[in-house]
Amino acid sequence: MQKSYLMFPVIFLGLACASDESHTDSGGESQVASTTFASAGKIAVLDAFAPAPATPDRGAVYFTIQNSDSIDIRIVSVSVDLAQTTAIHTQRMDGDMMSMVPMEGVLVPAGESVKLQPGGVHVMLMGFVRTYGVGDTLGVEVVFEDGVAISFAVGVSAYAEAMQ
Ligand SMILES: [Cu+2]
Repeated sequence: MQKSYLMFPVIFLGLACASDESHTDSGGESQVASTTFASAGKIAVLDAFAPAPATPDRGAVYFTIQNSDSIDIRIVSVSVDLAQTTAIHTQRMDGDMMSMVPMEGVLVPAGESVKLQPGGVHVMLMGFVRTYGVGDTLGVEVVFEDGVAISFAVGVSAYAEAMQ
């Protein structure tokens, strides 16, 4: 697919300016209609996906948080029912080396969306309650600084497919 040719510049641009990322500009052809997974007030979780783990004890979950409110919000933690531990990471290129960097939280500015995606910010799952794969469902809870939590379920998809 020629889509994957376009992915890399987009991903790294997203890293450099995560908060600019999500203007719903209609220009991008890769913009597909969003699916809402859950919402609370003016906060919505869109387009969640979870690739089947490529290693025995590491996985990831991705989603977009849309903040239609007039105040900034911050994700402080994310828990996943089949993960023993989770962390919010971002990825950075140091020369040729890709490294993962823990984040304290994820700011979602008023009126904007932040997209967690392969190559950028992600929820890392470390250690599993049980192994899971395609066909399983993960229960995810996103907790915000003000104490609001949004829960949703996401079906596990094939690794290669999810990472496109
Ligand atoms: Cu990570």
